[in-house]
Amino acid sequence: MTTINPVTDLSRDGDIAIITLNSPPVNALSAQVRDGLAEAFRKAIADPDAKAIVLICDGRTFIAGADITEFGKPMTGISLLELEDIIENSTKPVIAAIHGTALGGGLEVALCANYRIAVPSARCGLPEVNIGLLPGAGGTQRLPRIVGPEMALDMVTSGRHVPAKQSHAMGLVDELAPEGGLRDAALAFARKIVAEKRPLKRVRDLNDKVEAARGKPEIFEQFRKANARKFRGFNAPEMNIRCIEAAVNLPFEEGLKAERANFRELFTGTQARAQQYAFFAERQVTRIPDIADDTQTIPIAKVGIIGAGTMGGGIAMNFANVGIPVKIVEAQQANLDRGLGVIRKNYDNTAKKGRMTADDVENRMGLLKGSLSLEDLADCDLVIEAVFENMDIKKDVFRKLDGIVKQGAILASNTSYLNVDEIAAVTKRPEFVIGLHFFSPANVMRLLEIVRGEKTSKPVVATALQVAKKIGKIGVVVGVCPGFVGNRMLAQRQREANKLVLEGAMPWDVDRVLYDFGFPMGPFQMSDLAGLDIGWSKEKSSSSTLREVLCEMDRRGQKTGAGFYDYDENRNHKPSPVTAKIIEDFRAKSGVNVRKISDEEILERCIYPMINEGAKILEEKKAIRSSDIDVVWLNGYGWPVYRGGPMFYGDTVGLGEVLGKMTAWRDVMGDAFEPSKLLERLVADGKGLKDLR
Ligand code: 3H9
Repeated sequence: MTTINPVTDLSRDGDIAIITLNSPPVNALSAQVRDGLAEAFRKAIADPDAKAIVLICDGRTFIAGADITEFGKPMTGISLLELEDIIENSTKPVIAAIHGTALGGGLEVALCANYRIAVPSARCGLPEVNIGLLPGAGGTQRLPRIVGPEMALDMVTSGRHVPAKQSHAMGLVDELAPEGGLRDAALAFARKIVAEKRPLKRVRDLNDKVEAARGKPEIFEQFRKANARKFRGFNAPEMNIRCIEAAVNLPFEEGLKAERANFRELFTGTQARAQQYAFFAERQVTRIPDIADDTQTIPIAKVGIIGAGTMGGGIAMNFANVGIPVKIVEAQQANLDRGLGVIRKNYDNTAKKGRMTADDVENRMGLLKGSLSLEDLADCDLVIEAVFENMDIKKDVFRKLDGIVKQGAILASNTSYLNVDEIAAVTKRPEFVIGLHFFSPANVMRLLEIVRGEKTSKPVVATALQVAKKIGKIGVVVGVCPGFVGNRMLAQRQREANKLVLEGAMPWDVDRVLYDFGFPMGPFQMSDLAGLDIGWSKEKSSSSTLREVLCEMDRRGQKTGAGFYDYDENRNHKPSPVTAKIIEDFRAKSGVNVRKISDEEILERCIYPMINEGAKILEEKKAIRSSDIDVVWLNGYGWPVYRGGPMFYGDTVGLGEVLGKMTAWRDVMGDAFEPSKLLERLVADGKGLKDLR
């Protein structure tokens, strides 16, 4: 065996050369990997005793793509395209042996081999679109030559990882190897190719599938139309489509040039930077500076949930989905029955869509047991309270739970803004009390705010992070403050949205601006969807806010067919003259100077105070890092990923700009706009939020 460099080995088994890559964690194509592979291929090609070459990886996966950490740094070593030339022009058959994932540049390298063999658990994909890019090493030109333009369009714009069996069925993988037996199977396959004197098939030379689509622009137009909503705001999907179009309409070399040009355009843009930032932010979020990776966690085998409402039910589904038994406690049998009924309906709907079998539904329902007694939670390892958002009620529940649930178990509250320390203080085990703030619908939304109380122990925080991962959530550790990270910042946006309406903008103006910015909907549409009567009661209503007046008129949102907007029977919304009239009356009564408000002002007034609040959250150490705040907004509030998150956006527009506006507004409109000290310091030092470490 020859060691080519620290990550690449070259060996021979009889007349087959084997190049083995071992560059943890995911064999990404760093300069060292590219150089090692180039050297190994050159040697293997020159070796008179080698008749074929197998490329295989050690560790958990085949090559998972270009090394994203190198992006934006000066280029060193051989380029990926040069490496691919060496592989593709090999005078001996090259076989890529795939386990784990062959992604992005990894699949592009494999597409330069003559043949591909994979174990059944392997997956292939071109996920560049998810980091704002397109496959820039020939992927958009070679993939459609094997799988056809339609499938290629789907793969490059979704970034999905295609399982090996499907990859095999569509010719992307030539052979399937037994699980765990990749190396032997790859060697045997190589020998067969040599013995059968199979030709040096090159993907770039396959033209029938792309030629068949030539002169049919409707393939692309229909695809664009069908996916317009999904791609809204993103640059990368369209550029990926253009590259597949180029593969269909241009000779291979010309297509490569088009791919290169489009890649460069995306690569230097803000969207790609934002999406790559989000990729790393999501991976960094689980690292808690004072909690070691090997911190002992608490095994969670049984979960208890108090409350079978929308929230409790959704939370319960998360655990049943991963095989953890759940006891759900309600005060009334009727509420319990209703709650369990809703869960069953949700599962049945999933089954109807073919995403789950009838047996799966029964198995999951079998894991959910209803009860009317807190006593039944005694043996649970984790109890999550999801009752009405009222401090006295929560305290009462926790006092009782403390006396019932076994020692060593975690007591969690799903509160969205209450003081977790105050709740913990009524128990004799505050170190086992934590906030687990799920987002509605709790079985769908990926975000989980893990609220670390003053006394919450490290093992309890570590367990919460582990639980989040297990149930497919992104857990973000935050500190105790009203509304925590997400709702605290949302309150800023909500306040300004309401004020803007009094000053002259219409709710639909505010919604349009935020929708165009990239949110799935604006704040008023969101209120209509959630119901305007959350926290409202007829008895206490004082007609002093727009919202109260709308509720008093029974315009309580989508469910009553009217709220800020009017709705038709299909829940399509349109601006409401009734709401407009109420707004006019309010403006007249308040005596504000009504003026025309620009879209620019709407955006800045809604977003900059959020960034300012985020900076205050960091200042108060209620979030660990700036990127954690962005993870909250990307996963819980529909912040468009191509804008990175509010804090990333603050750096994009420049903190000086944000601070300048906050200061000017403070001088005119008062303390609500008081700039954060951190923001002032960063601006004075010429730094951005990204520079905080
Ligand atoms: C590309 O290929 C461009 C080309 O077309 C053209 C070029 C000219 N680079 O996710 P995990 C790290 S673009 C550097 O927790 P999993 C990751 O940060 C690339 N680092 O594990 C983490 O580090 P740490 C196209 C990378 O098992 C560790 O690996 N490829 C890269 O849940 C483990 O990651 C992609 O977009 C990378 N490419 O999932 C694939 N990938 O431990 C992106 C991962 O320090 N990667 N790391 O936090 C993935 O989708 C997942 O990581 C993967 C493993 C499925 C591979």
